Amino acid sequence: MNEQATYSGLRSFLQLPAKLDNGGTPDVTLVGIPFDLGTTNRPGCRFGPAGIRDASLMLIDGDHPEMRVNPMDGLSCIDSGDLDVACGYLDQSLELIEKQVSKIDSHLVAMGGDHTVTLPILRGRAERNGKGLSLVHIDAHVDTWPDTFGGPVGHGTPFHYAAQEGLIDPMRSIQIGIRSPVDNDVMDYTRDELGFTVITAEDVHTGGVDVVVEAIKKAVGDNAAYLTFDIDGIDPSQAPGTGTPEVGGIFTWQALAIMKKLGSLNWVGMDMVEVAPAYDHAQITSLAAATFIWTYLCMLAVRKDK
Ligand SMILES: [Mn+2]
Repeated sequence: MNEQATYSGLRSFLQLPAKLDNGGTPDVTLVGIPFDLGTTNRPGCRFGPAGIRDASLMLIDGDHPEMRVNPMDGLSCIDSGDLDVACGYLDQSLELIEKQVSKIDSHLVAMGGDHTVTLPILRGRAERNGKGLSLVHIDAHVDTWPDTFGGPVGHGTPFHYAAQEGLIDPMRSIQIGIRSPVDNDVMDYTRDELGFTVITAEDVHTGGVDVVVEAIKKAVGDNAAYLTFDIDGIDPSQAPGTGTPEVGGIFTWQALAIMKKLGSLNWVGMDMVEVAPAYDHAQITSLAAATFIWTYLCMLAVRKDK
């Protein structure tokens, strides 16, 4: 039992410490990345880490009801705070993020920040995690707009660059929840040229959770897998606090049901991006994001248990 009330105290994720008491290397390091210079529509997800940390306090005092673990029992976890960014400077911020994540010597879970941040994360972690990762990508958007179609690096382009740089292997990657307006040539490029498996939000609703889980396992196999979770993959009725909402999305229960069946994948990291608390209502978006991270950590805790 916590002596401190769950809703009080310093706002780290799950009230985790910034360092382990014994000074050792934790199993998992959480960081915030307060960066939203890559947004194309409504900004504000620089406040995502703060919103997620605040909402995470709901999840402190219990185990996952089915996995029967909680992250703090199964793993040594820290929340080491926010990374430095170069406020107002996009390119320099990406370089700073890459440099800082490259120095973290444990499994990394990042709280964004807009989706641009996944690119420097993948770059900075390539030495540790390898290249050619399987991306498990929950999002309303494909985020593979190539530079040749106009525009600089931003939150719509990270997986174009990640694919070009060999950081991910699109042939062994999968996108879930896709539904935004998108140029036909970008959609063709994503699916036919790069080779992503693309599951629309409607596919999730009509096909059901188990069909999606099988598709993810088939695409990824035993390759090292990275989960990048854009909160706008969730329907705006359940996650309104984001910069580029798209109607017709997947529901929080579906995302949770899918995630908890993916414990057997060879996970090497996760990020949770695009939470913009200023557009949220009653903290539901931040709570959803915190719960997805908590569920991911529970999966890791189960794996360590075995
Ligand atoms: Mn998105």
